[in-house]
Amino acid sequence: MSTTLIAGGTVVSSTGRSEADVLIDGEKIVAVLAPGSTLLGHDLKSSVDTVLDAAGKYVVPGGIDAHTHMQMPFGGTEASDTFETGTRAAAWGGTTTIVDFAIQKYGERVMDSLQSWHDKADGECAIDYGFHQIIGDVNDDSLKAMEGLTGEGISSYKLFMAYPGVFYSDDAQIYKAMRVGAETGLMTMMHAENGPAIDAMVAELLAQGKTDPYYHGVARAWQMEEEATHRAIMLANLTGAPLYVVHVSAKQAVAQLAAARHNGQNVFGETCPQYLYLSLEDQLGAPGFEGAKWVCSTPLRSKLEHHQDHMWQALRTNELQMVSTDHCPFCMKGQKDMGVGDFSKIPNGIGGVEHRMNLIYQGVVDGKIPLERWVEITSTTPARMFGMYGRKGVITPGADADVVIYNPQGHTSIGLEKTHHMNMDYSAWEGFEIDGHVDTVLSRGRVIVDDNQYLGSKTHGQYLRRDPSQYLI
Ligand code: DUC
Ligand code: ZN
Ligand code: ZN
Repeated sequence: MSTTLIAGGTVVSSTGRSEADVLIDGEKIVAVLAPGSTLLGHDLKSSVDTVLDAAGKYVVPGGIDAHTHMQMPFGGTEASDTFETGTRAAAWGGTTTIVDFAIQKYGERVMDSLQSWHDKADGECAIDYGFHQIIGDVNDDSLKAMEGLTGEGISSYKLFMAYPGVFYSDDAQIYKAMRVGAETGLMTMMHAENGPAIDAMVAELLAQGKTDPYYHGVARAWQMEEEATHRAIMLANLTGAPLYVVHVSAKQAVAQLAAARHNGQNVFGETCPQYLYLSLEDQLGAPGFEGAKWVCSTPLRSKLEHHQDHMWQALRTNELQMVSTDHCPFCMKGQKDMGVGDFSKIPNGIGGVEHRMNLIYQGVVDGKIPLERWVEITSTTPARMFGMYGRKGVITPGADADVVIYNPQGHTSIGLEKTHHMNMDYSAWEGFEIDGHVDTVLSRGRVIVDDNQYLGSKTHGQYLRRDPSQYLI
């Protein structure tokens, strides 16, 4: 097995930083040593197979994006990144693990849907991947199947309070599923928006001739997110189910989560880069049909109401625990343009798996979060939240050698003709400039990105069997 030494860098964890060398043997980290250490009896630099010079750079655990939708059938089309293109793009951006969603559709059996997601991903991924299970049809059969998920390495399932007629669960179904979640130790993940009320408002707006992408954001008002978040919290309280609310964008929803946490409830929340940087006015409200590029749900929120500042604040105060992307890309041509003249027909989703580590690092540069918190919310907490910590999310002996060498002196210009590897015909992040650069990425000891070159392969990524959330006792 080959040995690698990452030498002379600053190893950053969720709790601190130190100058250290990282020794890798095969797929695992085997030692974290003082720089130049001869503790192992010899000079490592001259005895290992490969030395990666990290002087002046940060050495951090590989990013974990716990919310992606590769090739997801949705909105009458399919998300444009396959497992191959999406995981390759993730690797480019320093993400070495994704957790994607297997989808049980209405009328389908849960284990059949899980098998079909394995079939899509197997042998196609540049990085390691796990699955959450979407339960799109809560019934006696699917409730029974939920009991078998942990045996499949799946410790979390997702319900939707939005999208009536597609993935929607009513309160009785949520109650029943949460009962199973509580009993089996599965984390309940929730898309918290009041779907029926949203659909009524969509119909009203369209009838008034308000068809532009901007009205997607109007229809999915923050009240719909706050109300659903509150309802999910109450149902979780009643059933004892641990709850994780996905893609939180409204400051009022954060307040609901914070109150529940203050109350001692096992409630968690993620936000996404789009809710930290983008807005209803600037992006969804772009001229003509341009706003379609940023149609996603939950929607971008008003900058006049300062939701974006609140999301950063919530990340600082741990009212929100982590950042995922909800990566669900669609091209403008042939996909988003299905909604010209009717915003409700625009497939919902934004691509971002490639840029999350950089975009959140920029928050460090801009003084929004400390460096260690960057590592925590993009890697360590996702690992703990979804039962991977120890193997992923940390640089320590015994962990998988998923490591990013990040250059704070480097620079990344994001854009279609600049840095962009996702399978999309536009970038939702066009023009963003990052004061840092992903120089080198290792996945289980193998260098997969180095010096602006992709060196990985689609057969490298392995399915990750996950344990229960490590935040639950
Ligand atoms: N929201 C999106 O924007 N896309 C995928 C599904 C979702 O809930
Ligand atoms: Zn969702
Ligand atoms: Zn999603």
